[in-house]
Amino acid sequence: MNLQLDSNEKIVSRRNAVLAAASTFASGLFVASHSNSDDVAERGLLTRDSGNVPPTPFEFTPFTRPLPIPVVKQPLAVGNPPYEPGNVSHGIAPEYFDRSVAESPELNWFERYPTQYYQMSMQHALHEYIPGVRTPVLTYDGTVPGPTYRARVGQPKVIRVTNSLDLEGSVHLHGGHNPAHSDGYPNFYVLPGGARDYFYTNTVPMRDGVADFSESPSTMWYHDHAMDLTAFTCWFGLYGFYLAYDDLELDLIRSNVLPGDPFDIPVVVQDRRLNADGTLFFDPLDHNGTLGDLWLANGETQPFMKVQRRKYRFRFLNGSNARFWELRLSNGQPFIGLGRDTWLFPEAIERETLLLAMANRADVVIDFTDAPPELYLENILLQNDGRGPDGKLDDRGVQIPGVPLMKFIVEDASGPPNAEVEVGTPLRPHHAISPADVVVTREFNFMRRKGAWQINKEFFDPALANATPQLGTAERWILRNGSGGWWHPIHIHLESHQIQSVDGVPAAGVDRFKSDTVILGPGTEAEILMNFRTFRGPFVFHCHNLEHEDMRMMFVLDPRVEGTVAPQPVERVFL
Ligand SMILES: [Cu+2]
Repeated sequence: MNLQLDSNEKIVSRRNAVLAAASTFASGLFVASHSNSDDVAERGLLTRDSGNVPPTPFEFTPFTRPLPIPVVKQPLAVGNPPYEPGNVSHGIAPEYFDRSVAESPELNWFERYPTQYYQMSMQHALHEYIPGVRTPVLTYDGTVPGPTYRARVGQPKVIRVTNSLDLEGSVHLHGGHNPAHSDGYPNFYVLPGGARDYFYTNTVPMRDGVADFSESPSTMWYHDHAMDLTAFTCWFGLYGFYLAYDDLELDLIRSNVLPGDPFDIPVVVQDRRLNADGTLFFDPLDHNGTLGDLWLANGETQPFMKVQRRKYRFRFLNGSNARFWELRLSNGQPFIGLGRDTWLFPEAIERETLLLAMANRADVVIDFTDAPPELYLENILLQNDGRGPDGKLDDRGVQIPGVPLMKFIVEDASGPPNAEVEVGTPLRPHHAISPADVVVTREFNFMRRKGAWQINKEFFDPALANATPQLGTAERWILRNGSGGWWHPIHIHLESHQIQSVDGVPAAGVDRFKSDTVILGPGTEAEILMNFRTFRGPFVFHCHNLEHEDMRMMFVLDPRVEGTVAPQPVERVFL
């Protein structure tokens, strides 16, 4: 254990690890290739904000390949058999054996909904970001994105993750409320050649002794969270969707209020950049944030999607390392907002644009009923480096076209009856956290120091619990961005947070409800409220610019039965 290393040594070790991992791609294990497909120079649609880095040198015709939909992962077995660890080196969460901590007694979920068992592999693969260019990637189950999990709230899953890569992994279910053992703590590893069993209870926290369905999850995603390597492993492909449905949401779908299959579509938007040999560009010495010049939807560069004249549900996820997106439809039509991050809104809300910091989700409906035959999902944010957005395309007072990310081709085919959701449709009740319930206020200052990224003048240390709230209480956290010009989206594991104010202005619009990743713009101070429930730590909170996270802008959140105000050592009950 590297408890004695000083911060500079830690950072050097991260660099070495990333470089060693990257070298496996250059070792001849994979050779990227580019077939002589007909290159067409229609790439003027893309921005080329490449700074000092050469742009992706391949030409292609956008909107000629369909949007891929990740496969839905199927369980290997369903039931409540005794746990069989086999050769799983890191076993399973203690909560698997004592489920009372996560189950409302009157629901008896674990009897009604037997556990689903899965196996998923971390493995090498080749992926075509550009037609004919085979690019080595890291994957879950061989695809980018990985498979989509669908969960029923109340029905647990055990996912055995095996690792055939030559670097450590740690799977984080982003936006989930799950045991610490299964939360992707940065050094709770799936070791190379080993395996780890992730236990997802898929429950909701308790409120006054009963299950609080205002906390039911909808749109989550999983991704690698290994210490110092997250920017590299996510950039190379280790992520996928995890969608959950409770009775309320299933009723909305069954009663045709919300679109269900096949009109409920997860879409991860990302940027990537390729080298001349077809490999992914990645500079492990870039601490500021990796940007790309290819616009991806579900791993495909600028795809199209054929849609019917009806409503579709899209779960947009910003899966980029460092790029912010603000999405809009090219015909000026607004979205019907259903939710943000993991959770549904109390009612459907009209949204002109969707601002997505890294890891944010926007759960929306697009109504194509009266749409033109062709329209685009486009990005209007300018961004030239990892610092953050540099403005919007139409900031000059002139409406100019956004940069198209995806094309919709509207067909007249008839399908099932249209979904009834419209602005104002009731969705999920919301229980606000009262400031009167707060027992502790903590302050965290996010800053650039010593050539890297810190919180309260400290680098991440996995052995130090920086915040140890008492389970069953509420806290106020003040998140302050002191670094000149830099944007930091702050993600807090385990619990939703409620944004009270930003720079003293009370939260408005979609900020009024639940988030798991709050945007700290330059010089910004956010006040958020959180409950701490169900699971003891350790968890983490961090900047979701992945290069900032790896360069140690991360702290340990360790809820305990007995909370403390001062930092404490991490209780390593299990790894
Ligand atoms: Cu940051």
